[in-house]
Amino acid sequence: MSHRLLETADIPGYLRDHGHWDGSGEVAVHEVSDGNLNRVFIATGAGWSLAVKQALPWVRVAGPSWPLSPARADAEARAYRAVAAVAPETIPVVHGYDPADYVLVMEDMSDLRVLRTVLNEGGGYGGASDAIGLFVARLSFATSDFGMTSAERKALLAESVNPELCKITEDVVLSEPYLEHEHNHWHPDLADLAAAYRADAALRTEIAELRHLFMSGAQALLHGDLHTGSIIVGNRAGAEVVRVFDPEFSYVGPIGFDLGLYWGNLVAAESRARVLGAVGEHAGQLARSWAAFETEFRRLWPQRADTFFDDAYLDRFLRRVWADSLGFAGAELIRRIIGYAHLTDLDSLPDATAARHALLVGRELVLRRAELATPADVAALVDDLA
Ligand code: SR1
Ligand code: MG
Ligand code: MG
Ligand code: MG
Repeated sequence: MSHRLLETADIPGYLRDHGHWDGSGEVAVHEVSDGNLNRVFIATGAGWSLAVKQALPWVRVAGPSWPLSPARADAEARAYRAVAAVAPETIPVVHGYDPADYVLVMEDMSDLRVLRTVLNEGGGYGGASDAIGLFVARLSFATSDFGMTSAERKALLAESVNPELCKITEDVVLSEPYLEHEHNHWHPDLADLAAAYRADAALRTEIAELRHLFMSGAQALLHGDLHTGSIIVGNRAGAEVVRVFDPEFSYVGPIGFDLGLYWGNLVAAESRARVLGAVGEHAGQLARSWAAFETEFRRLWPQRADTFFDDAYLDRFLRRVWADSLGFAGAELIRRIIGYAHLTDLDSLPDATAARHALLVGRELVLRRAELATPADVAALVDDLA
């Protein structure tokens, strides 16, 4: 059954009927839809404001020709609930979820700024990488076999499926860029690398392994799309604020997928900064986010539900998460340059110099993820390919 699609004029009545507004005073509403999939409105009254996000039955940027179940909003609401239990300060306040119309009513964050936009304008990360490391550690530990009993985990696995959005990632991130596909596009100066990557058997097999890990490596509940456009930053009352939003791709998958998406976007931002003549701080941010993740994961380890997992296994597990993260970072870079959904970081530049650098780094991260042992190794790779 189809749901009611909200337009700007519908928002005040929707908020009143669902108990978010008492109906008094004036309300101004404007649409701020920006992501690829959904519609978002900001409603402002006297002394209050709210964000209203609705999932459409299709991909917003493609239109009805690309249908997509609005049940992705269920996955988003579920992810927010899971994070709220362990790291509430890292997400927006959710005032309500309406599963009949796939609507989330949330804190208005329009006083804050999307991290990608800040970086594109030459701004810095502040404490974003520390917050991301903490976010991934808290969410992943709590929803892994370390943070839950075996029975709780089976229930989580059963309720956290998100098949259509997983399939998008399996396609647009983890296969299409290596095939002839109508979704793919690239800067004309990158046609050589796009063709070379399609013909690269070693790269294809490594991507197949990452794709299989994404499909079968049910380690913990993920955000599922943790790029720099899913992070919002700023200051409130003199204190720094970092919030993660848009977890509609959330499902139970490999922890390295979340860290890897963030890292791929750090490298893209670094490639951009270099061609603009700035010495990027981005490589240092990879180290910072990993340190925050590892520190928090190790802090939580004594609380694990199953002590058969010993300390030596923790070391082995974290090494694997590190290498997986590098692989997914590489895949993220490649798909953002020769696949369907590109990055303003690179597309807004006058030529493809930065994109070429990021594309080359992406391939090396995928192929050499097992031998790149430290953040310094990654920083050296980024330098060597510049
Ligand atoms: C059709 S969706 C393409 C991309 O947009 C989302 O933000 C995800 O990154 C997805 O891969
Ligand atoms: Mg949604
Ligand atoms: Mg209703
Ligand atoms: Mg998004």
